[in-house]
Amino acid sequence: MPAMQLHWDIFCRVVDNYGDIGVCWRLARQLSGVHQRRVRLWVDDLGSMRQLCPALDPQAAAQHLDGIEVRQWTTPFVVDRVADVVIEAFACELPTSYLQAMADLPKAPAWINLEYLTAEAWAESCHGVASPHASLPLIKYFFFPGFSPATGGLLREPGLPLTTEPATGEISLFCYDNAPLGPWLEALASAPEPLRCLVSPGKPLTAVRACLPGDGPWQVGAARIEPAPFLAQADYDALLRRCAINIVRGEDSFVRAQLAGRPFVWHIYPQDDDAHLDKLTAFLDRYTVGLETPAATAVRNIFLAWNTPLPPTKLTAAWQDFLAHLPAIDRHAREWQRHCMRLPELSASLVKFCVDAV
Ligand code: TRH
Repeated sequence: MPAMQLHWDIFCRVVDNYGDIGVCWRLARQLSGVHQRRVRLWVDDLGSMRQLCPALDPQAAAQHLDGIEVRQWTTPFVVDRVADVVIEAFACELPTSYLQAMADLPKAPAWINLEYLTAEAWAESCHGVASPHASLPLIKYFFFPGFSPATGGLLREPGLPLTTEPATGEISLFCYDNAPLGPWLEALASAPEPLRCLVSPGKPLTAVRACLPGDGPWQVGAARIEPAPFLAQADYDALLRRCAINIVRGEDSFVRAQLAGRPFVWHIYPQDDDAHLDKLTAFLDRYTVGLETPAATAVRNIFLAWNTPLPPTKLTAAWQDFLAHLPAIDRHAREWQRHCMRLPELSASLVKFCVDAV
């Protein structure tokens, strides 16, 4: 029985947006709260982290939050100690001094590159692959989250409830600023019943403001469009669980919408060469299994309408079709939630993988 790998260092660079730190913060809390690991989270931009973790002091070089030691990642980087497991989140590149210190140890730590989530099949064959360092006696392992047992699975806190409650008449909106909001807001205006759309600050609100006059709130037909605050991560998760439909983006809110067991639309993070469209299609291919054809087509069409340049009328029609099939899509969202709950849990997969890796 190998000794427990007690000390974990997670390195996170905030490239843009909140997904990188959102995932790292969640992972750190799982490792500490569920697996009793001692975690240090090194972050280069505490200001961004503070958005989803309001208790954080963005000026502090070191602080303890929820059992995690949050450290400012500064350059040059002075190494005080090397952990048993080192997580390089999203290929953020470890400080050279830290890498050298890892190599100087008699027994190298487990070194993991935590990758972005994709439903594409190649992630399964790349999951767990070893990559020896070019000049140092170190091996890095690629670790992929994913939607099948052949991947690391999804980050999931214990005790997440299965959705049984009816949703509220609300839609949450967390998208990028290139979202096709003009035609979508028009489609919302013709909603048959009153509804409330909660718009997150930043890019979503910028996109709404480009279509509607003033600063809001706005009433368009039966829809009330309201600017909402940026919530602490747990509160945002709760919002997703109560809304009838969630518009989500990136990686972490996309996963949370699925764990919330509610219908959702994914505004995917755009990549060069339209690589994101393969990612989108791969997800749709998995997600729509078991959904009857007309509802599956409605889901596919609304996802594509949000992520490809289409004539406005197509988006309006796709939204109306999505709403027309909402009861079936809602049932399916709960089935999919159960499926997600059965997938490997990422922090547990990681703990096991690291023991086997060294
Ligand atoms: O912010 P994002 O667009 O992050 C993206 C993606 O991760 C993308 O894959 C990556 O390449 C790019 O960043 C650099 O979307 P995401 O992943 O949903 O992250 C948002 C985080 O913010 C998530 O953890 C949920 C959290 N959040 C809150 O805590 N409160 C809120 O009110 C909102 C709207 C979000």
